[in-house]
Amino acid sequence: MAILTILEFPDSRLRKVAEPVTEVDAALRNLATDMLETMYGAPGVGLAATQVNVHRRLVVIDVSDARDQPLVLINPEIAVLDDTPRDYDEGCLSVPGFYEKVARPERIRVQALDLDGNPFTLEPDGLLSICIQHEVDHLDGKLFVDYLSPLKRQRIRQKLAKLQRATA
Ligand code: GNR
Ligand code: NI
Repeated sequence: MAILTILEFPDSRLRKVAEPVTEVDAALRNLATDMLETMYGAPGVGLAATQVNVHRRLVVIDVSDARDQPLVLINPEIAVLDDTPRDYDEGCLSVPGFYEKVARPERIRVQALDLDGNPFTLEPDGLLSICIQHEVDHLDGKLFVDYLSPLKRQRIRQKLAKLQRATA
């Protein structure tokens, strides 16, 4: 097991579009294990492979209070069931320390493969729904700050640059 380095905004590697996983093999299972350890250690409720500079369509999530319900989604596909937007205060391990309201549909259906390569379907709501959409955005090179005004995004970029200089 290993803790992986998480890329931070505005790193251009966060903008890459991840490729579909073609084989659910031991290497992918090891990566998922390392991503879970990295997510729990951060701590965060989700992590996309893009954030650890692996450009494959893999995400890990755990929204449980006890942190004992890991969920792995390979090649996740989202269908919106009801596009009524709902505001949620979002944060991101790649934009550490900043939380802003983002409007997303809450009712979605998600199809993905599990770590055995078997397909499954979820109809999540609440934080799990928001988190899955946030993670699939990462796989498409998108960040929650993209939904904010250019002014807010610029302010976050400047404050993060300052923090990154202080810790460099
Ligand atoms: O830890 C995280 N918390 C969170 C809170 C609200 C909406 C989305 C998230 S995901 C985030 C972890 C992360 O950056 N995943 O990509
Ligand atoms: Ni994120």
